[in-house]
Amino acid sequence: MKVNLGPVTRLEGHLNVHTTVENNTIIDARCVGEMFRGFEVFLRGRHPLDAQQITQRICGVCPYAHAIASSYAQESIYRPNIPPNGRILHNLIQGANHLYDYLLHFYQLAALDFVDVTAISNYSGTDTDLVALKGWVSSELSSNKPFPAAPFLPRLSGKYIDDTELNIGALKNYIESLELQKKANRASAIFGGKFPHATAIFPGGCSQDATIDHIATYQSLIGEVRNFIHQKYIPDLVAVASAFPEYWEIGQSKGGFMSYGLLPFGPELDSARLFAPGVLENGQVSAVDFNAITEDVRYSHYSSRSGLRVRKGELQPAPDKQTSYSWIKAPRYNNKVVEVGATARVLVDYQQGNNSKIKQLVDHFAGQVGITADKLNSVLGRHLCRAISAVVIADFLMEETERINHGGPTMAEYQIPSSGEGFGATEASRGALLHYIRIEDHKIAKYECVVPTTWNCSPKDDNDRNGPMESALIGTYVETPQEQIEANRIVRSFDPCLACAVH
Ligand code: NFE
Repeated sequence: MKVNLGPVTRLEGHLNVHTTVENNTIIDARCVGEMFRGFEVFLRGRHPLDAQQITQRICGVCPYAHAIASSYAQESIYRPNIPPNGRILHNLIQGANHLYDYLLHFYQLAALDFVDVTAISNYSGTDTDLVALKGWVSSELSSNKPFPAAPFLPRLSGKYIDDTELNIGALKNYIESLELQKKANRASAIFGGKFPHATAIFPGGCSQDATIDHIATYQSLIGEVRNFIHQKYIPDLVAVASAFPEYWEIGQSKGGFMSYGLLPFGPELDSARLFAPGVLENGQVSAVDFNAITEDVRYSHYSSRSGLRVRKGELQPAPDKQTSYSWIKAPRYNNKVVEVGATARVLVDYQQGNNSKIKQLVDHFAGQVGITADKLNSVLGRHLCRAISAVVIADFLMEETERINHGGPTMAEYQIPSSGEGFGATEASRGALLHYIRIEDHKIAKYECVVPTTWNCSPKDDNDRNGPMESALIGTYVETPQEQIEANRIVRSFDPCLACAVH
């Protein structure tokens, strides 16, 4: 039986998943990116300093990661002498964006896969937000709308949390988290200029000043977000994990993991990072080599050559191609499938023993829920690794503000050469993000982005190997094949962003 899960809701962009189910088991899954965008095409011929501005428009969720990757790529050509403040402000903007993104993903996108919203009908308290939510859900349910109370309802069939108090508590935090997301975004905008698309991020630093009042406001906002992470997000996540322990075993991708590392400790491009970079395969971590990345297009709607390295990338749309099923390309590392994202970020660092806090948190939570680190390759593992990332990043951001030289320079001065090429890599919330720029005659001659969701939602490659999410779906038992709540939970655990994936 063939079932299309699309449009898959509570994620960013247009994703379909074509599944084939036999005996209640998914035997084939195809991730389908349903649109073409073409940023790499219209960047050509532009001024190089347009790149960190234009590439932010790839996405309204992770814009700063694109600005940062673009800035790193350009810095590798311009070689500016960056003042320490410049890199710190980059970090403060990007880090706050991660915090916003994790709260958004857990509460608004993923938690509704587990939390029973209908529990609100039993609410008898006086909290104004919950009273309003109860009224809205009941009026929607008594309406004639085809999808009442969307995106809360209708629900896919399956088991949800059955503890009324837990459900109502999570719904309260769902609402409260919106305020905290706003605070994280305000914190980014103090130095970035605005949210979502920062005007102040440049190669070589940030055009905003690092004044005492900016820093104090930032600290106060991130402090509140940090408290929410510890007091609400972590307990809610642990509650979900305790109610659904089977999801430590569901949704394993069948390949390696890759992280580019996140948040450098110093202004130099090769500075050590809070999360260390690396490629993890069979328990071994090796250094990332950008020349080992290729993109296959056999099953993508492009007639350009398949298997090209990033700096040779081509983009020739072919909507009528017969063999293809997605607008997403299929990136591979050394011709192998790798998952990127929070699990990759945490496991790659953990395996190297880089950041003692990451090790401590992994061991602590693994002990608390009774798993080993290899179970982080799962639905719950991805959620837990996002929460671990949130704790580590929030602490780092508070420390980073103490390292600012108040009123000191935040931007380097530099000349842009007429030609050159460079890579810039960082971790967006959803994982490894690579930008490549080639400048000729003072203009962008080539621009390539290899984006987290392009890796995770990739279609099959030239060797017929499924992408990470496809591989995580295949073999999954589904109680109700027409609806597949299990598959939906797997998909959302990757936090796909299709706008980014097809860029
Ligand atoms: Ni549009 Fe993005 C992140 C990037 S995902 S959200 O995180 O880069 O592919």
